[in-house]
Amino acid sequence: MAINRSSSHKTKKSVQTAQTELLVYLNGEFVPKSEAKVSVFDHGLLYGDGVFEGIRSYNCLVFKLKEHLMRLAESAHTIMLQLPLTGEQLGDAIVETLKRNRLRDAYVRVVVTRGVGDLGLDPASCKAPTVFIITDKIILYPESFYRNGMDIITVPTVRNLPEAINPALKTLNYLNNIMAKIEAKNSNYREALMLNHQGYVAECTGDNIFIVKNGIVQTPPTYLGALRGITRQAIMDLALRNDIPSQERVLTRHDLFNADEAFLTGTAAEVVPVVKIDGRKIGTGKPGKITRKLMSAFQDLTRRDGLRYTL
Ligand code: PXG
Repeated sequence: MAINRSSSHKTKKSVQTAQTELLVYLNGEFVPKSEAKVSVFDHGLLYGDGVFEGIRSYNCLVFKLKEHLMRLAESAHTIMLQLPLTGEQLGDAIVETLKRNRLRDAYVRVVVTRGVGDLGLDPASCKAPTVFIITDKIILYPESFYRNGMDIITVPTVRNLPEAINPALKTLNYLNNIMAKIEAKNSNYREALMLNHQGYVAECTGDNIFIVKNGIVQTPPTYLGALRGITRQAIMDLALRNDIPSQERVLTRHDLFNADEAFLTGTAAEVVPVVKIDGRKIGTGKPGKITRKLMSAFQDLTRRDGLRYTL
């Protein structure tokens, strides 16, 4: 292709770039992705001092927005970070970011950091939190995972102690999960099963875990070291609505190995069947009947439930 170096061509190209480049909400402004930058003195970067949420929109419906904003507010409250925007303002900013990027189906990352401060741990030096919202196309697990199920592995890194960094908080301190992810990937697995310090099943690096045994859907209580997943709760609600008994139960690897079915839940993964754990086949080794029923019920829910926006 001939390169036209005339200034008029350059102008046209830069306009095109501006139109196609993703816009990021950053402290009240919408800036192109390439200009969306935060300071090296931001405590979110220096210390992982901040909170975040991962949200999805499906065909112009933001799924469980209220629940995600509530969890963000609770995480912020516990770390004594005052959110500079109300839930309503944050919701409006999320919707506006989705609209400006003309995204029907998207992944939304909302991040609030402690903000710019001195080189010291004390958050008092941070004058104002940094808020940014990234909306982007969602990267999905391969289709085959949903059709045939996943194979996961337990890793040596145990989940954070609730008395240290409570896994119930969705903070920017994700090194615990990242270490587990690295260990899984080192063994050629995509997802890691994490136990707590007592050896009980906690969760995976970015997903909650469920089993089905004798027709009962079971998941570890969050006090054992798991995030109170929004998808996890949606699945418990759907189980109830579909007359499938469900319970929170302390689970060991032995319980998992001998389950009839297993699956993971998360905003990114949705509901994904697990058919092998640490080399042990789960049930028949194929996605189970109740898992498939819940997968389909969840898909229906995401199609009809949520905050609607128009492009
Ligand atoms: N446990 C952990 C540790 C998580 O980070 C979940 C469970 C599932 O929670 P929700 O509310 O999403 O059902 C999460 C959520 C990513 C990614 O980029 C991770 C999450 C969400 C979205 C994207 O890997 N984690």
